[in-house]
Amino acid sequence: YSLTSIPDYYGIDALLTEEHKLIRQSIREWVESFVMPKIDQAAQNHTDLPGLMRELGKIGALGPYIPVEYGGSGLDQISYGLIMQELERGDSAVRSAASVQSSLVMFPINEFGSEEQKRKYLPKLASGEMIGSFGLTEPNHGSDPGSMESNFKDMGDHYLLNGAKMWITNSPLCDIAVVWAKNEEGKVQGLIVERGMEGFTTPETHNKWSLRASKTGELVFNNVKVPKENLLPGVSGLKGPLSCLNSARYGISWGVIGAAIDCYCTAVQYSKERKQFGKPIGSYQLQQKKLAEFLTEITKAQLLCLQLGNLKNDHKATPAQISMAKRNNVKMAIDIARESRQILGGMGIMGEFPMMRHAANLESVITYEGTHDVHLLITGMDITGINAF
Ligand code: TGC
Ligand code: FAD
Repeated sequence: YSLTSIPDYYGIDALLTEEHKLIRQSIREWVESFVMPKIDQAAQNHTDLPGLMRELGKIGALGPYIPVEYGGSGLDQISYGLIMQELERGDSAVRSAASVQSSLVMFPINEFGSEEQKRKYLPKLASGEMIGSFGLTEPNHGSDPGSMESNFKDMGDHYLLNGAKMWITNSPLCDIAVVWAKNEEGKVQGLIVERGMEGFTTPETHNKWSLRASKTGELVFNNVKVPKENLLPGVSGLKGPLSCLNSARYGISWGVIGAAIDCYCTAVQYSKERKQFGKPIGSYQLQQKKLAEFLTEITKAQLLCLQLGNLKNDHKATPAQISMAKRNNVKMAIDIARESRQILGGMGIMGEFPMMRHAANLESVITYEGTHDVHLLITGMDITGINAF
């Protein structure tokens, strides 16, 4: 499909600045040239895109809202959202790489790190020279990270870290990991663990049917000596990791619109070209109903994200508002991926078309960063004031 057919049904572009549109265009073109030609093979072969993080660094997709003095681009939250949307039109694995690096590694170092930590890590993370991962989930504690078992003890001149994290994006590739663990008082704190520290290993998780172009693995800590200067000094308690999730979930709300757009545009084009019973399948009401509903849902998701971005720019977006957008938009995208696959009939199962890949990827996206049901419970708690977890 032509890039000019990407929908803006409600003229939302009029609400964007020229800078927003330029950023979107440049990422869109990069996705066309770097991601689209290789992504099917990478996903089929379960390999990542070589050199992805450095490429993301070159196009300014890592830490776009991190201040310029630390290597970021100092952009606003709408720019961040648009970048995520364009990356995920390519593949959720590409957006995931940028999400983790930006919102889960650079964000906590920028928000809660010491001046030395910011200077040491942020510029290299922004350029993609260094790859970061984020360890919150554990084998026995996913939706309930507050019950985590990973812990560290103060040994005088260093901390001793023990425990294990599971389902960690980019763990097999990471140079550093921002790890959340409990101190001796049971308070959650963040530590920057570096590859090469004795007792730290990152085994890969094989055989995924989803996010196959992204590496996932464990972070295992067996009496790891972590220097004291690697503790994030600025936060203690679960609100540390959860505030990183606010940023990442916001980016995902935008990102999945890109996956939905890729499926929608592919389906529109196919429905006009493919003929059955002597007419294009797009001339039949049943197929038009699907397309009309896709466009309606994409447009609603775009409006939700734009206003959420405005709130975020004003530091007014609440965690519950972000949960609503993450939950709504991921479901919107996975439904469009599945339904649009049907419009292509048998062709829809092939790697030449993106639907199966997006649908499979979105099974991870609807689970990570808080499951679909967990986000519903967050909304329920916001409405009633009653915690139903
Ligand atoms: P609760 O008692 O409600 O809260 C504990 C403390 O945290 C504060 N808080 C938040 N702060 C900032 N942002 C938020 N969204 C916050 N939500 C809560 C809260 O105010 C409290 O602070 P304080 O000072 O009173 O102590 O916590 P809970 O234990 O009942 O759990 C709440 C729950 C279920 C909402 C939360 O734990 C949750 O969101 N669970 C889902 C876990 C999750 O999302 N994991 C994601 C792992 S990372 C990942 O998936 C990366 S994938 C990346 C990729 O590849 O793209
Ligand atoms: P569980 O918490 O065991 O949930 C299982 C089911 O029970 C879900 O349907 C859930 O909604 C439901 N459930 C749980 N509690 C309740 C309740 N109180 N009421 C009703 N239903 C409930 N984590 C990281 O820390 N860093 C990463 O980089 C990262 N990357 C990931 C990459 C991938 C590809 C995947 C799949 C996951 C990743 N995760 C990461 C982990 C992810 O955040 C967790 O999988 C997710 O939070 C859910 O945890 P869980 O898998 O343990 O499921």
